[in-house]
Amino acid sequence: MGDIAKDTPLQAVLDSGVLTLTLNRPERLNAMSQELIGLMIEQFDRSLAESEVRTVLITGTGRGFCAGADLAGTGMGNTSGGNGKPDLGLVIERLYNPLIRAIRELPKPVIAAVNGVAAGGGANLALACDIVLAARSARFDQAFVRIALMPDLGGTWFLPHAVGDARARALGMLGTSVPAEDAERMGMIWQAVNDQELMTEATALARRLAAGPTLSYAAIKRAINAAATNTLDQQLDLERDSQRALGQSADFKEGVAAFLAKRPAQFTGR
Ligand code: T3D
Repeated sequence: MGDIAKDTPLQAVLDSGVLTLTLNRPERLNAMSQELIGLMIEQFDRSLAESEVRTVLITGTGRGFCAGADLAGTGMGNTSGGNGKPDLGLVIERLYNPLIRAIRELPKPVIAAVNGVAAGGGANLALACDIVLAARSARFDQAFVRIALMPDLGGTWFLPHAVGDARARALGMLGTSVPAEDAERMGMIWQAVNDQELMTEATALARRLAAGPTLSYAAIKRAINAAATNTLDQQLDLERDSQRALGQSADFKEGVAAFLAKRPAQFTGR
């Protein structure tokens, strides 16, 4: 599949190994319609299949990153539960959960460049990514409770792991808006950067990862994902097995050769 045209809810551009996905519904702060989520899943399928994609970068157009589910259009409002009431679980099962799983399981780095408010599912979409950069003016809102819902898209898992139990409970129940710098301080995200530098920094980071040892990143991601439920013994075994596989990669051979020759390594992701 090629790049997506500019007037769709999701722009996709592949350049220098970086697939940049730009949420493109600025009039609704990039709230997620079902079409938008479907397009994102297609791009994650593509990222899995194509070796040319070595890093994915997600950002948004306009003043928002993503305001979560589209409360007005083709989002949750149109989902009938068959009893005259909405069945929110259906769209979660069909779209949101596959999207979050695709991000977490992709054996390549996924970066979020949070350009503005990230609310509800938009906040948790960002937290699902491996590395989150945010503009200083951005904020993270667990807005769900304001409409009598609970955090989803993995929020009840990401938050306690990132910021601890006490903060996760308070953020979920109070729906407090967390400015980017506070999010960095509490370990919710990697870094808050100056607004005008966000895309330069995020693109540089994405290109660095795209030129790096992709199999190492995949192994790190898999091991850290597994650490949430593994015992130390299981984790030590996983590290042994993953390191064994990495030791047979072309990039390991190149990394050691480059170190000994005192030159920069040229990794190919193999
Ligand atoms: O089945 C399922 O779908 C379950 C899944 C649930 C996942 C979820 O994400 S639930 C949570 C949904 N999101 C929210 O509750 C957040 C709603 N938005 C807001 O609270 C505020 O917009 C913000 C705090 C994000 C930003 O506030 P502000 O004052 O900067 O902007 P605004 O004026 O509220 O929004 C600008 C426009 O975007 C406005 O449209 P208008 O009046 O200019 O025509 C607003 O209606 C629209 N907009 C913002 N968020 C959404 C939205 N339209 C549709 N859906 C939205 N989520």
